[in-house]
Amino acid sequence: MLKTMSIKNAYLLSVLDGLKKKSAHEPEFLQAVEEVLESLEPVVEADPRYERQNIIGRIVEPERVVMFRVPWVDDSGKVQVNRGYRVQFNSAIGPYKGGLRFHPTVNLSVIKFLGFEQIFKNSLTTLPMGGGKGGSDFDPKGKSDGEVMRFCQSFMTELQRHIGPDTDVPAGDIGVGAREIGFLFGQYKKIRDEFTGVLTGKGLSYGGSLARTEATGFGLCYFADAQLRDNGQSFQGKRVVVSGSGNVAIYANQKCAQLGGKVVAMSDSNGYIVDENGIDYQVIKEIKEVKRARIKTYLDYVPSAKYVEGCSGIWTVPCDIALPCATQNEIDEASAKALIANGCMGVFEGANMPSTPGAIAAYQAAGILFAPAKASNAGGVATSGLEMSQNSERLSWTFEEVDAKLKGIMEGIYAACAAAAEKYGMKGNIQAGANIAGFLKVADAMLWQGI
Ligand code: NDP
Ligand code: 2IT
Repeated sequence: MLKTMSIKNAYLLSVLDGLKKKSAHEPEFLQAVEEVLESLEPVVEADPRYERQNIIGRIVEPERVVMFRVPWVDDSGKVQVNRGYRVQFNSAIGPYKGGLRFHPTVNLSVIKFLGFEQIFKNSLTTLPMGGGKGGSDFDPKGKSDGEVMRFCQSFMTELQRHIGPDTDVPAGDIGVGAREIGFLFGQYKKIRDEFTGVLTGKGLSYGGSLARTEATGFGLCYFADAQLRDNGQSFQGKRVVVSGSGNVAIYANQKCAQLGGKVVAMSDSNGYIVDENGIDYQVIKEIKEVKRARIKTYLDYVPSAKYVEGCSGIWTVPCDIALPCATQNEIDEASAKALIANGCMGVFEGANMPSTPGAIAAYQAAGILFAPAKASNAGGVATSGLEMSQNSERLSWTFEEVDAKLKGIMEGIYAACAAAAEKYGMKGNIQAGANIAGFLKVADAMLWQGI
């Protein structure tokens, strides 16, 4: 159930009410929309053009939704069928851009919430990218490389007619990493007979960017560091809990340790590990990227660590800083209160929408620092934007160049969010600032382009 709204503006309420009727069966999407619209109240009241041109009514409706059948043959010769999605949400400031998620929980509501968030996130990066998202309810876990390849080929056989380097540029997300991007790219090239930057997160031997693998986790820590410093704090000496153990979590751990923090707990969907001596990201990298094993096997490397079955208990591990890097709604109100009771002073989101509305209300009531995903995890897509630039000029930049640009972009996003919050009378509210700053650029472009 969604919490009761605090929105009072009649125009915003009418758009939201209409959407709730039309999308009643899409709870994640409605949650993401309501969170943004709440922040936009002062913006809509300050400028009548947004209502006159019905910008809000238009921005909550995807420009296009594609759903398709993905048949593939498993290793036993049986024909399997999954459902594929691509939601092309908004192209006002650039080609649709956003990841592909392969996970059994994927449905239209999940892809629409992710695509909607992506509009504002991509705008915040300052790069010319519109918002989109896609994926499938296919579960790569436990599948052979051959099965994953056949699935990816079938998925791309349909998707290829809807995407292109100037139209829509997908990338990775949960369950889509270097292996999947490679198979998807190979199939696109085969069908279209084009070698282009149609996907990002590519391997370094065929057009990928250095630092894209690390970008979301590194970017999260650059953002958190900027916010901490603005509040007279730093990562130095802090106990940090990172949920998840995938692409975002691994490199958040690495950068956090470089900045002086100690990651004491990490998780996967089965359970979590606690290591008071600090978890070495290289061990997690080996377990997850090389062996594709469960986090429980960390005990084989560090027998003194502790493993607890079930992932949600990770928020009861005392910490100064929480970096949720697994999935949506992983911190509910009770988990947020447990974090706060144990002295947590900041939550910086690596995953998309990891905090429920109740959790966010708890952070606000306690006055702890909070960085919303669409700002703090924008480093991944920002570096995808840099990969697109490199592909266009058919050159590649050094790791140091890309990393320095990423750091500059994340610090710029923090500054833009802080400035927007202050301008609209909500100084220090980075959540509202992110929604407002992200919205203004897209809305302006929509106004210029007509309906
Ligand atoms: P990965 O597939 O690499 O890793 C996902 C991690 O989260 C795994 O540890 C996984 O555990 C865990 N997880 C996934 N779903 C659930 C679930 N339903 N319940 C509990 N744990 C779960 O994905 P990423 O690291 O790429 O993505 C993590 C988050 O970051 C997502 O919210 C994604 O949208 C977001 N993100 C990713 C970006 C990127 O560049 N990759 C950019 C910006 C945001 P298990 O292995 O057991 O499934
Ligand atoms: O949620 C996200 O921003 C991503 N999964 C990355 C998208 C991208 O296009 O790099």
